[in-house]
Amino acid sequence: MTSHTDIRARVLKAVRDVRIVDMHTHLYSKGFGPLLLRGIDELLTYHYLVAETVRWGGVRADGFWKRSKREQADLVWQTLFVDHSPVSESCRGILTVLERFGLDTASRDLTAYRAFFAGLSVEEHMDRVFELAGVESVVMTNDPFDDIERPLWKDGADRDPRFKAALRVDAILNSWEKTHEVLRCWGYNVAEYLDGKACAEVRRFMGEWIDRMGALYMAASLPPDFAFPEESPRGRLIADCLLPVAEEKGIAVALMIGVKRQVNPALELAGDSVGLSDIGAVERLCEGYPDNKFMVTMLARENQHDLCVTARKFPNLMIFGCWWFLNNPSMIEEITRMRLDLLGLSVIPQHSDSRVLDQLVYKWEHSRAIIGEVLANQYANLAATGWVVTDEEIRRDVGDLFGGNFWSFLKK
Ligand code: FIX
Ligand code: ZN
Repeated sequence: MTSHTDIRARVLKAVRDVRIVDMHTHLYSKGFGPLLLRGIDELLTYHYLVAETVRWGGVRADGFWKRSKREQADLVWQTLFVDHSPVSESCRGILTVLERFGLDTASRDLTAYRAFFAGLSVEEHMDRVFELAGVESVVMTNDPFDDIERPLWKDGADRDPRFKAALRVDAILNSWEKTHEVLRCWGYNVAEYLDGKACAEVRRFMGEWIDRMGALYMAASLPPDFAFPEESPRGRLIADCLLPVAEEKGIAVALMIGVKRQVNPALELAGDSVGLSDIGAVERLCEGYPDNKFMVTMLARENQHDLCVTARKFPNLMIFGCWWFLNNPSMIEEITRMRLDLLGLSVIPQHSDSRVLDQLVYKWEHSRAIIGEVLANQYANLAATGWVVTDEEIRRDVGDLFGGNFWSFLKK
């Protein structure tokens, strides 16, 4: 009979070995030039660390942003790694990356780390990161309203096949009062008032960009007061543009709900926060649009149970990831355990949300460790009943969690 220790070791091995599909990142293929962030200075100036640095009060937010990238990185290093011990998840992540690249974290030698990363070509850097992280492919966040990104697509930028596309539609759903003017300048016959003709033009825009990018899904982040249905431009745009286009193209819609943008604007990208959302909006979407596929993550810890229960009710709802402030060991453990208890293996337990290439290494190493333990515990509970699983079955299940469920949901 298989002992609990055996099953744990077998599950952890399968989780360590699995090649991951990272279904939401802010990483870019090599052909995307300045959008691809990599190396130690980018790691140190990740917005998660900026917030932690400014908290200590050595510099005000506006003073932080006035510095050069290198000076910002120096300040983060001094504040979070030298003046205090780097115990937060974002700080620890940097040490995991350095260690995995074979650098000596005990030396605390930022100059040596910089020299190491400066010596890596983009190609070599990418290959090493994908290898170290055990990642097979990543999905980018592709925004046609981004002035750097748009021309790259129009010129047919070279794309590394490991990088898949997702059409981001925040600009349309969340700032229609400004965005309609931009669309108008681009030749779409729209006005702020969304009549039938304007909606048809928005659908045309979305369809063209899905085709241009080969987008796997359309995505938007939404505030805590997100409501649906709603008598508002966003409500109309979702019902009459986003959902019909997604259905026609056979692609999913990813909704990331619960971000309260810019509670402290001085912190810029680091200034967003969290709020409790109404799960009713997700219920009404899933119920009212059974021919649409929804991938949903929510930012508030307090929404996680609602979301699991709702996923039990709707096969067209796939829940994903421990997003942003939830992407740390304590939260991942709690949320993954709850999801497996309530939904079994029909979830996408994690995405990395990496913004810097090297983050793939630590985000996945840390997540694998926690998810692996939670999963091993579930199998140990089965083993205690006498249930026997083969290694092949474990690998099948782990493969589903870390990529298979994503692909099958998209194909549904
Ligand atoms: O909206 C999003 O995709 C968020 O993930 C980001 O905007 C956020 O800044 C982030 O990096 C979270 O991890
Ligand atoms: Zn994101």
